[in-house]
Amino acid sequence: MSTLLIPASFLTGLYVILDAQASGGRSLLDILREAAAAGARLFQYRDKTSSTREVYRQAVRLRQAAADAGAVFVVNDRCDLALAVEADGVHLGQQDMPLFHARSLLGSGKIIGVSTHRAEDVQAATKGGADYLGFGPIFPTGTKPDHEPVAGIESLRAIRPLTHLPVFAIGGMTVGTVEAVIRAGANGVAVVSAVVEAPDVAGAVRAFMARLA
Ligand code: 3NM
Repeated sequence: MSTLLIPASFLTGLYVILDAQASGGRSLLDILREAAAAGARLFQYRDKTSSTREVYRQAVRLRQAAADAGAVFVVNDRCDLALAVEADGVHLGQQDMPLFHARSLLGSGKIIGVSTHRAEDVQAATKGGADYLGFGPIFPTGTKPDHEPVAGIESLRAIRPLTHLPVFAIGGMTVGTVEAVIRAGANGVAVVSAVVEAPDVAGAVRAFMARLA
């Protein structure tokens, strides 16, 4: 059981994933600042390919910018990086460090999110003391080439009663699909391309937030 330092109200709504490989060379720092100015309050930094030193440097900058904006900042995969930059938490995939061990490293005040793809993942992460879940991919996505089979909206509906945790629908999410996933029980949507690749980041964030309100 965690006793979060971050108010639970942050773990809902729009979750912007700043994916270094999806940004097409655009500055993640600029994207974070624009998105935060438009109202986004929850960010994850994801970089699957850069060197540890590069990822560390970027994380320091993003962490600071998120703090300046009053936003929550979570690091993907790596507890060491989350601790090093004093992130608000870490997001774990099914192939990352086990949840119990991440919790013992990070302590009860940090956010730990877990990617889930099926009912068993949802049950295990809930029992294991996660703070929120990603569930997907709801729709096909080009952002994660090695993604699990598409789960679909009906799977989201089916896992909803299995957890009391906030659930973010992820995978191919657009402004147009927000309503359907919220109706199926999601507490929010986690997006990469719909924000990071948007020609107008602030406009995309506002459009999502209007649908999520
Ligand atoms: N995780 P986009 S799908 C990072 O199913 C990630 O766990 C997924 O990117 C999962 O919003 C995904 O561009 C990619 O579709 C989401």
